[in-house]
Amino acid sequence: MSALRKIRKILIANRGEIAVRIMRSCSEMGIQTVAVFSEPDRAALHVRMADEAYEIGPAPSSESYLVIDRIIQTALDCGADAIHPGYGFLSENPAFSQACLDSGLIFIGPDPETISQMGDKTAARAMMQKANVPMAPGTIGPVASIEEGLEESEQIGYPVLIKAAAGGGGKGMRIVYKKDDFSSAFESSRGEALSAFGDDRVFIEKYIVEPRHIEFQIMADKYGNIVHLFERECSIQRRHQKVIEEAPSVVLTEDVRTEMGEASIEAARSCSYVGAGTVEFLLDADHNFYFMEMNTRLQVEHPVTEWITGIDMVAAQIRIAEGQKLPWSQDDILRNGHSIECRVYAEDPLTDFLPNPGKLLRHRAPDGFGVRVDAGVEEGDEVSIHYDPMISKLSTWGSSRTEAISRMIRALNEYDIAGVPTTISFCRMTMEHHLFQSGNFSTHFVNDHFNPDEMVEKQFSSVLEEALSHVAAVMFDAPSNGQTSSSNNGTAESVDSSGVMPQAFSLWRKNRSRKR
Ligand code: MV4
Repeated sequence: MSALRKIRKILIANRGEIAVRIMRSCSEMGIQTVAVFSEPDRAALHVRMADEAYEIGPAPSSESYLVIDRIIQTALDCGADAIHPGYGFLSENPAFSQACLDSGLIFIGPDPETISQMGDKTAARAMMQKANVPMAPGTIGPVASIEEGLEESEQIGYPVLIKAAAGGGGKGMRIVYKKDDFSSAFESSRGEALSAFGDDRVFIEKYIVEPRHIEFQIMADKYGNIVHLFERECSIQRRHQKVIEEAPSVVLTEDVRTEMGEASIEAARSCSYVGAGTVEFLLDADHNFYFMEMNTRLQVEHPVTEWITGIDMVAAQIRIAEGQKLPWSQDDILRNGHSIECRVYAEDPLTDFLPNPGKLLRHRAPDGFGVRVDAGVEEGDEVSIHYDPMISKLSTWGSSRTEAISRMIRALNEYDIAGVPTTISFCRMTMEHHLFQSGNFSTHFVNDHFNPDEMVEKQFSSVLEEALSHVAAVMFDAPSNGQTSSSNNGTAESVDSSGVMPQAFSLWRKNRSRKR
């Protein structure tokens, strides 16, 4: 058993909001923080916030945030004890976890073996079968030929889903409704898997129709103690990108919740899990649940779990990595109220969510009771074209789901961003949708119920609002860092001093939500 090893300095091998999130916990714990950054990130928020910061390469992440040797060397040179990988980048790369081990650094996450096993979806299925975790009927190992695949699919019963062993995120996935379509789907799935992952192994599962995506948060220490922190409902996605998450899920009965929680703990036990992890399930209309995959990292949507449990998950990760025992047993983990998270991206819902990075001319985030904003950028910053276009995560807490939704609508209305198009109007439309409010939705929600034309019609004011906000930003307010575009020099003074326009604008803002 590993002994206790105090962590005094952590290098955060990430950028944006998650790097900031990690540094906040470090600061509260008296731990020194080290940022790494690419050339264009030189003045980024995560760099400004860190105690020390080091450049690790040019813009492309393949030459900076993904370069294992350079990050490890930086950590060794500055005397860091540990590395936190955040999410994305190197967070689920077994070679990175191994490189930390090899150089005597603490990797804040699981062992390389665990990451490898869960990264290979067929290996994961084999382990879950052994641990009696429910799975969709299907093959355990990869399927080598069309003949074998046809035979298996007949056994499973159509529709079936062909999935890449090295996959996740839907790459290489093909639904097959009847046997005549199998061979071409099999070939194209294998081709896509090979080009995406350099690994053409695929396996077959029964296709679960209109499932809900429900995932359980688990925490495990180095001594075999494992608890779950309840579930998150993540069914509101588009193209395998989560947009809105909440906790708890409206559909779980207490019995199913208990069963899924226990299955998640067994899933974690089967791969000797250490740290924070997520066990993803599909839930069908009859409340049957099926293991989908396990994520071996801190997830984007962890704030909703923090809201309902009161647990600082990053602090917990750090304590676990130091070798401390979990301070709770399962009965100590209580749920309180309801939380929702909206991801705010610099993407335009009206042009099929085209990423639209640029300068944040205005960023006025909502606040007040029950509102949290995790942003990786501030007003005047650039939403970089080189990385994920997420601006922030807006999360709310309410004593009930209804309260969390009203608070989210209020917060979305308060949120004032100019300079880039955002997904705020899309989030508002979802919050106001009767199916979302009733809790009756599946992973098909965005596909089936989001229509940009309808949004323009019904939510016209939100489109207008963003346009006006942009105009207002340019006319009335110089961004707080003092940078102004040349065209508004001189204008801001005269309009502001008259006072008429800003007041009219704020009145319009206040009233606009009543028109809907
Ligand atoms: C499934 C499924 C239905 N049946 N597996 C999507 C990404 C990858 N992680 C697995 N995915 C799915 N696996 C079976 N047996 C439907 C999906 C799926 C999905 C799952 C969760 C959230 C959104 C989704 C959107 C499309 C398909």
